[in-house]
Amino acid sequence: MTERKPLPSTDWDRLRADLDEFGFCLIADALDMREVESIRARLLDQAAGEAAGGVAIRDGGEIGVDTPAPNQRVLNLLDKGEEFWRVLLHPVVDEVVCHLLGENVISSSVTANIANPGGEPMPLHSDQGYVDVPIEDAVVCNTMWMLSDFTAENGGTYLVPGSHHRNRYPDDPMDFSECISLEGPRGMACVFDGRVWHGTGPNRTVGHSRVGLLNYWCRPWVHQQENMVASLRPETVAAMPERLLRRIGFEVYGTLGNIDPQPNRDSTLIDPRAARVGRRSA
Ligand SMILES: O=C(O)CCC(=O)C(=O)O
Repeated sequence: MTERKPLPSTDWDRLRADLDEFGFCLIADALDMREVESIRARLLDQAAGEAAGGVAIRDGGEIGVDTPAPNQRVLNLLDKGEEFWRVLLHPVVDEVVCHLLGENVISSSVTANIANPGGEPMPLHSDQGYVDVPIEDAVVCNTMWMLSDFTAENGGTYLVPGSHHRNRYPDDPMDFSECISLEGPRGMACVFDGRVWHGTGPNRTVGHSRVGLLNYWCRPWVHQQENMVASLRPETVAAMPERLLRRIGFEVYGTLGNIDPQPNRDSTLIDPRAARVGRRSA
């Protein structure tokens, strides 16, 4: 296990430098306790509802008939509470995420991973596994918002510092010998480069879930992980501020992302409710 790793900071220059050097950086006190509690409460309520309704998405171990895999993912969070909107407008986006991916970066997905006791380590991977090798540039990155304390024991994310500069994917996804664990108090956030090798750590505790909110970001010409235009309910979209809509891809970028009719000459924001050009329906 290597010892060299970034320290939590609130200094944007330090954070950008850590991201460039190590492939990740740690934002101290990114959320205050009130924000953590409100986001966490909505998330855990949603997760419990999905489990009770038999639609929970699980991973992190063997899936048996009577024993579901321990970890739980919750997807499409922008449609599941305004609590999740705020993090997409947090200063970390302009200061750190845009530093890596450019100012037109868009949200690729907003999901959660609750790593529960018994969860096994996730195979190491890069978050841009669809890019051909040699991998020369970051096209995506992730922000992990810690909604509980993260420790090496409770599933703190495994990260291989500096692996974003190796220009390839892990040779053995189950070789964790170079990993450090993402550790820190609730309210901290970690931005990690899409090329960096990482995965959910094992949760060896009894009764301590690790609760993480993941904002996956992409350059504006990459297909989003969640198809926001299709996955969000019209009433959710109607309630969103324009700045948020632009950050989730409701915007024409260059010649990409158009609808017909195109937005007004003076705007690049698309209106998914606009009447379409075409054959009149019967
Ligand atoms: O939950 C984590 O710690 C990391 C999750 C992850 O690597 C992924 O979803 O690709």
